[in-house]
Amino acid sequence: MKIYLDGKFVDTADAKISVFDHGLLYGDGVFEGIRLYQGNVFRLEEHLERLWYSAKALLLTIPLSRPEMAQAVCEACRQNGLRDGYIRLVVTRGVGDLGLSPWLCPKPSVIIIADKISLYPPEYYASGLSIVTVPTRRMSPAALSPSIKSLNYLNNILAKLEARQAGALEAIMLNEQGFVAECTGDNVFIVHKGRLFTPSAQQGALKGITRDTIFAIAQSLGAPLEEHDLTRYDIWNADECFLTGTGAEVIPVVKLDGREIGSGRPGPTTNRVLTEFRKRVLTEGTRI
Ligand code: PXG
Repeated sequence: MKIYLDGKFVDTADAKISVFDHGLLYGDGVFEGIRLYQGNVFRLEEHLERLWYSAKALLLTIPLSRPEMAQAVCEACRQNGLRDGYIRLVVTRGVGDLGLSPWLCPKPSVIIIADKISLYPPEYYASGLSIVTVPTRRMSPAALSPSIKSLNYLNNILAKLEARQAGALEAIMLNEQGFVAECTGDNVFIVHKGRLFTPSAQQGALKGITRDTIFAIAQSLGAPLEEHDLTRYDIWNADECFLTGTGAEVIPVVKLDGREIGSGRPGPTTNRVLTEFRKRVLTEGTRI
């Protein structure tokens, strides 16, 4: 495999960064996870925009222009002969000394890994996930904005561990007020009486690129969709529930906290949205 590292393509064995990189020492950096479908990078511009927004929030200057980064992403796919895959784009603060001070790190590092993707097994798309609400709350925006896709994912990792200990593959995370925020790496939607609802960024949801695509799909299907405060009760009593994310795409949830949702099977709206999503990823996107 060829990895993009600071302007060069290097073999996996040589794709190494310093132990003094603040991405490692402090989680000081940003990232994106992007998908490649049949030679098209899905929503590349949106991912780059979010990367730049995350970096700006950290006063981190990305050492490439956006067109240069787009080029590098496509080149990483080509170098590895990929048609379908997963692209991990990482910008770290770079090498500094053993102090927090980001201004003592002169050169941010850029890493692009383009690899095959490992997905949820297909049976979960057919039968749906059973998930749980976990005790770890979503980070307060007053502490660290959940809109920043930073290298510090401990909040999500703690929740993921709690889900696993409860035998579930994903976790519903609540914010400090007890409203549903999102899952550890996915956004959450419910369907209730023909309407779709999803938590707002104010409640702790990342503004997911897949989530955004669902807004466009709902509009094209004529299904009303709005951002709304949601509690666990709302999910328990929804007709349908599904999660969205770059890795998961659109995956049905049929049980939360031992309560069966709707019929206990993936619902018709979820299936329509998933079908439409899989259509769009093949036609929208940047040709590598
Ligand atoms: N919430 C969080 C906290 C995320 O990290 C999403 C929602 C969904 O956003 P997108 O833009 O993907 O629709 C994410 C995305 C990984 C991985 O390797 C994680 C994400 C995306 C891709 C890969 O675990 N998180």
